[in-house]
Amino acid sequence: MERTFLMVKPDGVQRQLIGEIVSRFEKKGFRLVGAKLMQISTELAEKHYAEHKERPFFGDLVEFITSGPVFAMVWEGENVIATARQMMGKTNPAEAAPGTIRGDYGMIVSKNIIHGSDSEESAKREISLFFREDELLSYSRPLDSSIY
Ligand code: DGI
Repeated sequence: MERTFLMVKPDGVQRQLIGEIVSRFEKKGFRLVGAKLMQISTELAEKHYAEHKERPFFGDLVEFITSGPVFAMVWEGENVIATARQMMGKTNPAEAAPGTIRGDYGMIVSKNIIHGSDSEESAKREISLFFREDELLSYSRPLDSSIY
């Protein structure tokens, strides 16, 4: 089953949106296989956002993501990588559709509430950056037979 890495960013944690965000993915039918509240080190932030190293906003991005607790998660389900990106909405909340997380709760691009892997390759990379293998659980739920 496909897995993705999702993270409620410091602004989302401060705004008490963890429960709301977890609830959306649960109700969709995805399965939570790992989660933790954590403070990201500068070293981890720089690795996580390595693809943006040359961008002018890189310093602000690292400072922001390390500024307070984040809620890191791994979710599992069919097509979860692309579907989670759709549920998050466009990067800039001003352009994100209503009904998406960023469209409903975000205002500006630098405080866009949630991160989600954008490909199979980045999901693998990000999951292994944030979680040890023994922190991820495999289990089934009776309702899975009503979803699939
Ligand atoms: O995968 P996304 O989070 O949707 O977007 P991304 O990988 O292009 O960018 C990563 C994060 O960097 C994004 O969630 C918010 C921040 N960012 C992107 N573009 C800008 C930006 N931050 C600032 N300040 N200015 C930008 O133009």
